[in-house]
Amino acid sequence: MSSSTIYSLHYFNGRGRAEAIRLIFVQAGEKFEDLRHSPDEWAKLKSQMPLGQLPVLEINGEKYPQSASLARHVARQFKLAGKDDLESFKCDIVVDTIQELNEAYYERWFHIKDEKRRDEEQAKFKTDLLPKKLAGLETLMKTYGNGTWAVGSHVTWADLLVYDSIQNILRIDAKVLDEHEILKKNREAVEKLPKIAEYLANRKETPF
Ligand SMILES: N[C@@H](CCC(=O)N[C@@H](CS)C(=O)NCC(=O)O)C(=O)O
Repeated sequence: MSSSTIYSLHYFNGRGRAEAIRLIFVQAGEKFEDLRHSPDEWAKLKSQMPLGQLPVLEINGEKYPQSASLARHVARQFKLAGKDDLESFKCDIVVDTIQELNEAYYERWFHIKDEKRRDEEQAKFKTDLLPKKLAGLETLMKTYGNGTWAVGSHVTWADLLVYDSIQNILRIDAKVLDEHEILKKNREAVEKLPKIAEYLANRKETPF
């Protein structure tokens, strides 16, 4: 897409499934309209969205859904998807792995209504799923990355997506990265990227 492409990102006032997309725009230094709809606005807008859900990215007025596809698309447009097809493939593998953790987190923290079952599932998440997924992620990063970046020797959208996902996990357990040197180093490297550092310094805290 040309530099005259107009991007508007529709989401709610939270990080949720939109933040990784925002981080990609920020790191790329590309402009986008960051639309954060209130519940009242959403009630009116829902029927106008392709799948009745957010995030939706409007590209030159055309609306596109599905957060991971959106993140992948903008990452490719802005050259943040690895230096070649193989690196792009490795980014997808890292992203799919962290997405499994994200979906499990959303389910257990936002969707299970029964309190007893929710508590049990959250406890199992912390003791079983989380350590397995973090270990898996480190294995991938060790194989595909350079000890700092997840894939290759430069920042990619995989780093940004992992960064945002780990933010949720740190709210559950602030010490979760103590045993995960690679993930910790990767997180610190993302936070030091000048454009990301500036964005994070000015970002308003939201509960999710
Ligand atoms: N697979 C979709 C899921 C989108 C989704 O679940 N969106 C939620 C917010 S995180 C939503 O729009 N909820 C409001 C609604 O369904 O009315 C994606 O990743 O974009």
